[in-house]
Amino acid sequence: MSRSGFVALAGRPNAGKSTLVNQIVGDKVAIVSDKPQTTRREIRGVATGEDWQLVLVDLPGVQRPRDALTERMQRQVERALADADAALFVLNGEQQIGPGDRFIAEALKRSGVPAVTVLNKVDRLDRARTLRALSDAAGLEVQGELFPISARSGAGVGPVVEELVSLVPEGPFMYPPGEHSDQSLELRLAELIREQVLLRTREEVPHSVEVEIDELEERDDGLMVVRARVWAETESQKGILVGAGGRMVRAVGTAARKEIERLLDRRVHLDLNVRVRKGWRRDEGLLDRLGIE
Ligand SMILES: Nc1nc2c(ncn2[C@@H]2O[C@H](COP(=O)(O)OP(=O)(O)OP(=O)(O)O)[C@@H](O)[C@H]2O)c(=O)[nH]1
Ligand SMILES: [Mg+2]
Repeated sequence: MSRSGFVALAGRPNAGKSTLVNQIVGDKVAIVSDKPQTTRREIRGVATGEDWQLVLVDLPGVQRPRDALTERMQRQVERALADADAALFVLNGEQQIGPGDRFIAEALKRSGVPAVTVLNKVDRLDRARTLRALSDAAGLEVQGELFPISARSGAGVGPVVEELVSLVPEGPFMYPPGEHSDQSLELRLAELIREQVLLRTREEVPHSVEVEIDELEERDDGLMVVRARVWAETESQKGILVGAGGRMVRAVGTAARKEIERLLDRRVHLDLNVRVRKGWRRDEGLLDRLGIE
């Protein structure tokens, strides 16, 4: 009999949840950046072994609610925990434990869901700091085992997967073994474009950008034409995103096109259109349309 189940990831923004999902799945299903709140919607990454399957539910990082977008992201985490067979709590080893971690620890204890805690980014810590951080993590008193790992290099991740497999129930696979993600093609492409924006912008700009695919057109000669809208909140952000003489939008477009070509394994023409929509982060209608529940 195989074992299979849903594992909800929880952790502060930037802890490395999406990096860990990609590492366990062995494919890039979630975008990653050094900016907090990179992940905005729930993404499922599917990892399948010989007799087990883990459906990893990657979630936005938890912090104090500030606006409609953040509030929606927070509710998503609580819902995902309620639906999960197990939880994977990711701590950022480079940072002290803070209110966000304690908030999650309490939510985990309340939920009663079996949990595994990982102290991530230990590749950045010396032995003494790792031991101190592990002892602080144990102090959160979350149920279940605690492992030091590096999601980036994969060090220590094997035992975490084994432990998670032991926590999910016996049952059949939920996805075909070759499937790695539940996202629509449009969403994956929009995310690859947003990732390139995140890598190139700073301060409030990364948080103010959303990407929407307008059109996917498959030409007879095999070329895929992708038209996308890049939403900013203000004219000045639009100015930054377009860049002097269009330099920024061209750089984003070139890099994103390469990523999309790799994903689709074909030639791509990418057309980016930067637009302003004031206060889209508070616009519940647009959040619905973008699939941010
Ligand atoms: N050195 C090191 N960096 C890591 C590791 N894991 C993740 N990172 C980096 O940490 C940053 C955040 O990683 P993400 O995977 O996007 O973090 P996240 O928890 O999904 O963040 P949100 O989606 O914003 O909640 C990126 O720059 C990663 O490259 C690790 O094990 N070691
Ligand atoms: Mg993420």
